[in-house]
Amino acid sequence: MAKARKVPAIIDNPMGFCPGCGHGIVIRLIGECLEELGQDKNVIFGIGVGCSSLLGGGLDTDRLHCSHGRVGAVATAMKRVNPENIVIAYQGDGDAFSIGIGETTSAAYRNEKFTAIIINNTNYGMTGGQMSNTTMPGQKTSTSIYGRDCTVTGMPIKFPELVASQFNPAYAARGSVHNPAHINKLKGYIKNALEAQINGEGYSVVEVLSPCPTNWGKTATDSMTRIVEELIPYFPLGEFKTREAK
Ligand SMILES: Cc1ncc(C[n+]2csc(CCOP(=O)(O)OP(=O)(O)O)c2C)c(N)n1
Ligand code: SF4
Repeated sequence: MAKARKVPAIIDNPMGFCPGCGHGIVIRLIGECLEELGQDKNVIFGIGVGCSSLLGGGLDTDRLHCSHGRVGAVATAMKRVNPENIVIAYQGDGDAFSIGIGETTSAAYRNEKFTAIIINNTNYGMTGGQMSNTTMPGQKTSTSIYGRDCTVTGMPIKFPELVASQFNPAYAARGSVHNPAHINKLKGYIKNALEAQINGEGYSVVEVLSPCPTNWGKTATDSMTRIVEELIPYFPLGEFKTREAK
Protein backbone atom coordinates (compact mmCIF):
# COMPACT_ATOMS: atom_id res chain seq x y z
CA MET A 1 0.00 0.00 0.00
CA ALA A 2 1.26 3.50 -0.83
CA LYS A 3 2.60 5.41 2.18
CA ALA A 4 0.29 8.24 3.31
CA ARG A 5 1.79 11.71 2.94
CA LYS A 6 2.63 13.31 6.26
CA VAL A 7 0.50 16.35 7.11
CA PRO A 8 2.85 19.36 7.40
CA ALA A 9 3.25 20.61 10.96
CA ILE A 10 2.05 24.15 10.11
CA ILE A 11 -1.38 22.83 9.11
CA ASP A 12 -2.84 22.84 12.60
CA ASN A 13 -6.59 23.37 12.10
CA PRO A 14 -9.30 22.13 9.76
CA MET A 15 -10.22 24.67 7.07
CA GLY A 16 -13.85 25.24 6.16
CA PHE A 17 -13.87 24.74 2.40
CA CYS A 18 -16.83 23.17 0.60
CA PRO A 19 -16.47 19.47 -0.28
CA GLY A 20 -14.54 19.11 -3.54
CA CYS A 21 -12.96 22.59 -3.37
CA GLY A 22 -9.41 22.90 -4.69
CA HIS A 23 -8.13 25.47 -2.16
CA GLY A 24 -7.33 22.85 0.49
CA ILE A 25 -5.26 20.77 -1.93
CA VAL A 26 -3.13 23.77 -2.86
CA ILE A 27 -2.65 24.87 0.74
CA ARG A 28 -1.54 21.35 1.64
CA LEU A 29 1.03 21.44 -1.18
CA ILE A 30 2.31 24.84 -0.06
CA GLY A 31 2.71 23.45 3.48
CA GLU A 32 4.59 20.41 2.21
CA CYS A 33 6.93 22.53 0.08
CA LEU A 34 7.66 24.98 2.90
CA GLU A 35 8.48 22.12 5.27
CA GLU A 36 10.68 20.31 2.73
CA LEU A 37 12.54 23.55 2.02
CA GLY A 38 12.99 24.25 5.75
CA GLN A 39 11.01 27.50 5.47
CA ASP A 40 7.84 26.65 7.40
CA LYS A 41 8.92 28.75 10.41
CA ASN A 42 10.12 31.58 8.18
CA VAL A 43 7.05 32.30 6.09
CA ILE A 44 4.55 35.13 6.13
CA PHE A 45 1.38 35.08 4.02
CA GLY A 46 -0.44 38.00 2.49
CA ILE A 47 -3.96 36.63 2.09
CA GLY A 48 -6.66 37.91 -0.24
CA VAL A 49 -10.34 38.37 0.47
CA GLY A 50 -12.41 35.37 -0.61
CA CYS A 51 -12.36 31.67 0.16
CA SER A 52 -8.57 32.06 -0.01
CA SER A 53 -8.79 33.81 3.35
CA LEU A 54 -9.81 30.53 5.03
CA LEU A 55 -6.09 29.67 4.86
CA GLY A 56 -5.70 32.10 7.76
CA GLY A 57 -7.54 29.86 10.21
CA GLY A 58 -5.79 26.68 9.11
CA LEU A 59 -2.09 27.42 9.17
CA ASP A 60 0.09 28.09 12.18
CA THR A 61 2.02 30.91 10.49
CA ASP A 62 2.29 34.67 10.40
CA ARG A 63 -0.14 36.18 7.95
CA LEU A 64 -2.00 39.38 7.14
CA HIS A 65 -5.51 39.34 5.72
CA CYS A 66 -5.25 42.19 3.23
CA SER A 67 -7.93 44.50 1.86
CA HIS A 68 -9.59 43.01 -1.21
CA GLY A 69 -7.15 42.87 -4.13
CA ARG A 70 -4.29 44.65 -2.36
CA VAL A 71 -2.04 41.66 -1.62
CA GLY A 72 0.43 42.59 -4.37
CA ALA A 73 1.12 45.88 -2.60
CA VAL A 74 1.14 44.43 0.92
CA ALA A 75 3.42 41.51 -0.03
CA THR A 76 5.76 44.02 -1.67
CA ALA A 77 6.12 45.81 1.65
CA MET A 78 6.44 42.59 3.65
CA LYS A 79 9.30 41.36 1.46
CA ARG A 80 11.11 44.70 1.22
CA VAL A 81 11.03 45.22 4.98
CA ASN A 82 12.00 41.63 5.84
CA PRO A 83 13.83 40.20 2.82
CA GLU A 84 14.94 37.15 4.81
CA ASN A 85 11.30 36.01 5.21
CA ILE A 86 9.56 33.90 2.60
CA VAL A 87 6.54 35.94 1.53
CA ILE A 88 3.60 34.26 -0.21
CA ALA A 89 0.65 36.12 -1.70
CA TYR A 90 -2.29 33.69 -1.60
CA GLN A 91 -5.30 34.92 -3.58
CA GLY A 92 -8.29 33.98 -5.70
CA ASP A 93 -8.73 35.08 -9.31
CA GLY A 94 -11.29 37.71 -8.33
CA ASP A 95 -8.94 39.17 -5.74
CA ALA A 96 -5.76 38.99 -7.84
CA PHE A 97 -7.00 39.46 -11.42
CA SER A 98 -10.18 41.54 -11.05
CA ILE A 99 -10.32 44.00 -8.15
CA GLY A 100 -6.56 43.62 -7.59
CA ILE A 101 -5.32 43.57 -11.18
CA GLY A 102 -3.47 46.87 -10.65
CA GLU A 103 -1.57 45.70 -7.58
CA THR A 104 -0.95 42.19 -8.93
CA THR A 105 0.39 43.40 -12.26
CA SER A 106 2.42 46.21 -10.73
CA ALA A 107 4.20 43.84 -8.35
CA ALA A 108 5.03 41.50 -11.25
CA TYR A 109 6.14 44.46 -13.38
CA ARG A 110 8.51 45.64 -10.65
CA ASN A 111 9.79 42.05 -10.28
CA GLU A 112 9.16 42.06 -6.53
CA LYS A 113 10.94 39.15 -4.90
CA PHE A 114 7.90 37.35 -3.44
CA THR A 115 5.79 34.40 -4.62
CA ALA A 116 2.17 34.74 -5.76
CA ILE A 117 -0.04 31.64 -5.72
CA ILE A 118 -3.35 32.45 -7.37
CA ILE A 119 -6.35 30.11 -7.35
CA ASN A 120 -8.31 30.41 -10.59
CA ASN A 121 -11.79 28.90 -10.17
CA THR A 122 -13.28 31.20 -12.84
CA ASN A 123 -15.55 33.05 -10.44
CA TYR A 124 -15.86 34.92 -7.15
CA GLY A 125 -16.41 31.84 -5.00
CA MET A 126 -17.08 33.25 -1.55
CA THR A 127 -19.76 35.73 -2.56
CA GLY A 128 -21.88 33.46 -4.73
CA GLY A 129 -20.12 32.89 -8.03
CA GLN A 130 -20.02 36.28 -9.74
CA MET A 131 -18.09 36.81 -13.00
CA SER A 132 -14.37 37.50 -12.70
CA ASN A 133 -11.68 38.33 -15.25
CA THR A 134 -11.02 34.59 -15.71
CA THR A 135 -14.67 33.57 -16.25
CA MET A 136 -14.82 31.58 -19.49
CA PRO A 137 -16.47 32.95 -22.65
CA GLY A 138 -20.17 32.08 -22.47
CA GLN A 139 -19.96 30.96 -18.81
CA LYS A 140 -23.13 31.66 -16.86
CA THR A 141 -22.55 33.23 -13.47
CA SER A 142 -24.75 35.22 -11.11
CA THR A 143 -23.61 38.43 -12.85
CA SER A 144 -23.49 37.02 -16.40
CA ILE A 145 -26.79 35.19 -16.46
CA TYR A 146 -26.84 34.85 -20.27
CA GLY A 147 -23.19 33.77 -20.37
CA ARG A 148 -20.07 35.94 -20.39
CA ASP A 149 -20.06 38.16 -23.47
CA CYS A 150 -16.38 38.80 -24.20
CA THR A 151 -17.21 41.46 -26.80
CA VAL A 152 -18.11 43.74 -23.88
CA THR A 153 -16.01 42.28 -21.02
CA GLY A 154 -12.72 41.37 -22.72
CA MET A 155 -11.31 37.85 -22.83
CA PRO A 156 -10.28 35.83 -19.73
CA ILE A 157 -6.88 37.04 -18.60
CA LYS A 158 -3.88 34.68 -18.89
CA PHE A 159 -1.67 36.13 -16.20
CA PRO A 160 1.39 33.80 -16.19
CA GLU A 161 1.65 34.20 -19.97
CA LEU A 162 1.31 37.99 -19.68
CA VAL A 163 3.99 38.19 -17.02
CA ALA A 164 6.36 35.82 -18.81
CA SER A 165 6.05 37.57 -22.17
CA GLN A 166 6.04 41.22 -21.07
CA PHE A 167 8.00 41.37 -17.80
CA ASN A 168 11.09 39.63 -16.50
CA PRO A 169 9.93 37.35 -13.68
CA ALA A 170 12.04 34.63 -12.10
CA TYR A 171 9.33 32.02 -12.61
CA ALA A 172 5.80 31.76 -14.02
CA ALA A 173 3.65 28.64 -14.32
CA ARG A 174 0.10 27.32 -14.36
CA GLY A 175 -0.89 24.03 -12.75
CA SER A 176 -4.09 22.21 -11.89
CA VAL A 177 -5.51 19.98 -9.17
CA HIS A 178 -7.77 17.82 -11.35
CA ASN A 179 -5.91 14.52 -10.76
CA PRO A 180 -3.07 13.14 -8.62
CA ALA A 181 -0.46 13.33 -11.41
CA HIS A 182 -1.19 17.02 -11.92
CA ILE A 183 -1.28 17.66 -8.18
CA ASN A 184 2.27 16.29 -7.99
CA LYS A 185 3.29 18.38 -10.99
CA LEU A 186 1.79 21.45 -9.35
CA LYS A 187 3.82 20.74 -6.23
CA GLY A 188 6.94 20.91 -8.39
CA TYR A 189 5.85 24.32 -9.74
CA ILE A 190 5.19 25.64 -6.24
CA LYS A 191 8.59 24.39 -5.10
CA ASN A 192 10.31 26.00 -8.08
CA ALA A 193 8.59 29.29 -7.29
CA LEU A 194 9.64 29.16 -3.64
CA GLU A 195 13.20 28.19 -4.51
CA ALA A 196 13.37 31.18 -6.85
CA GLN A 197 12.36 33.36 -3.92
CA ILE A 198 14.85 31.70 -1.53
CA ASN A 199 17.61 32.48 -4.06
CA GLY A 200 16.42 36.09 -4.43
CA GLU A 201 15.86 35.66 -8.17
CA GLY A 202 12.77 37.87 -8.45
CA TYR A 203 9.00 37.59 -8.78
CA SER A 204 7.51 34.10 -9.01
CA VAL A 205 3.90 33.21 -9.75
CA VAL A 206 1.92 29.98 -9.94
CA GLU A 207 -1.71 30.11 -11.11
CA VAL A 208 -3.79 27.04 -10.24
CA LEU A 209 -6.90 25.83 -12.07
CA SER A 210 -9.17 24.81 -9.24
CA PRO A 211 -12.75 23.53 -8.89
CA CYS A 212 -15.57 25.42 -7.18
CA PRO A 213 -18.31 22.76 -7.18
CA THR A 214 -20.64 24.92 -5.10
CA ASN A 215 -20.87 27.79 -7.58
CA TRP A 216 -20.35 25.71 -10.70
CA GLY A 217 -23.43 23.67 -9.73
CA LYS A 218 -21.53 20.46 -10.34
CA THR A 219 -20.42 17.44 -8.36
CA ALA A 220 -16.77 17.30 -7.31
CA THR A 221 -16.05 14.74 -10.05
CA ASP A 222 -17.84 16.70 -12.77
CA SER A 223 -15.95 19.82 -11.67
CA MET A 224 -12.65 18.04 -12.34
CA THR A 225 -13.98 17.02 -15.76
CA ARG A 226 -14.86 20.66 -16.48
CA ILE A 227 -11.25 21.64 -15.75
CA VAL A 228 -10.01 19.10 -18.30
CA GLU A 229 -12.61 19.71 -21.00
CA GLU A 230 -13.24 23.46 -20.74
CA LEU A 231 -10.50 25.21 -18.82
CA ILE A 232 -7.24 23.59 -19.88
CA PRO A 233 -7.87 24.14 -23.63
CA TYR A 234 -7.99 27.90 -22.90
CA PHE A 235 -5.61 28.05 -19.91
CA PRO A 236 -2.74 25.71 -20.87
CA LEU A 237 -0.73 24.09 -18.11
CA GLY A 238 3.03 24.35 -17.84
CA GLU A 239 5.95 26.66 -17.13
CA PHE A 240 5.98 29.93 -19.07
CA LYS A 241 9.19 31.23 -17.51
CA THR A 242 11.66 28.77 -16.06
CA ARG A 243 14.36 29.72 -13.58
CA GLU A 244 17.65 30.84 -15.06
CA ALA A 245 19.65 30.31 -11.86
CA LYS A 246 19.28 26.93 -10.11
C1 LIG B 1 -13.72 46.08 -1.33
C2 LIG B 1 -14.54 44.82 -1.33
N1 LIG B 1 -15.35 44.57 -2.37
C3 LIG B 1 -16.08 43.44 -2.39
C4 LIG B 1 -16.01 42.54 -1.36
C5 LIG B 1 -16.84 41.28 -1.40
N2 LIG B 1 -16.09 40.10 -1.72
C6 LIG B 1 -15.65 39.26 -0.76
S1 LIG B 1 -14.87 37.90 -1.37
C7 LIG B 1 -15.10 38.45 -2.96
C8 LIG B 1 -14.67 37.65 -4.15
C9 LIG B 1 -13.56 36.69 -3.95
O1 LIG B 1 -13.38 35.95 -5.12
P1 LIG B 1 -11.99 35.28 -5.49
O2 LIG B 1 -10.87 36.21 -5.23
O3 LIG B 1 -12.09 34.75 -6.85
O4 LIG B 1 -11.82 34.14 -4.41
P2 LIG B 1 -12.59 32.78 -4.13
O5 LIG B 1 -13.63 33.10 -3.10
O6 LIG B 1 -13.17 32.29 -5.44
O7 LIG B 1 -11.53 31.87 -3.63
C10 LIG B 1 -15.79 39.66 -2.99
C11 LIG B 1 -16.17 40.38 -4.23
C12 LIG B 1 -15.15 42.84 -0.28
N3 LIG B 1 -15.00 42.00 0.75
N4 LIG B 1 -14.42 43.98 -0.30
S1 SF4 C 1 -17.40 28.54 -2.63
FE1 SF4 C 1 -16.09 27.53 -4.15
S2 SF4 C 1 -14.01 28.36 -3.77
FE2 SF4 C 1 -15.27 28.76 -1.94
S3 SF4 C 1 -14.90 27.05 -0.55
FE3 SF4 C 1 -16.75 26.58 -1.75
S4 SF4 C 1 -16.00 25.40 -3.51
FE4 SF4 C 1 -14.23 26.44 -2.60
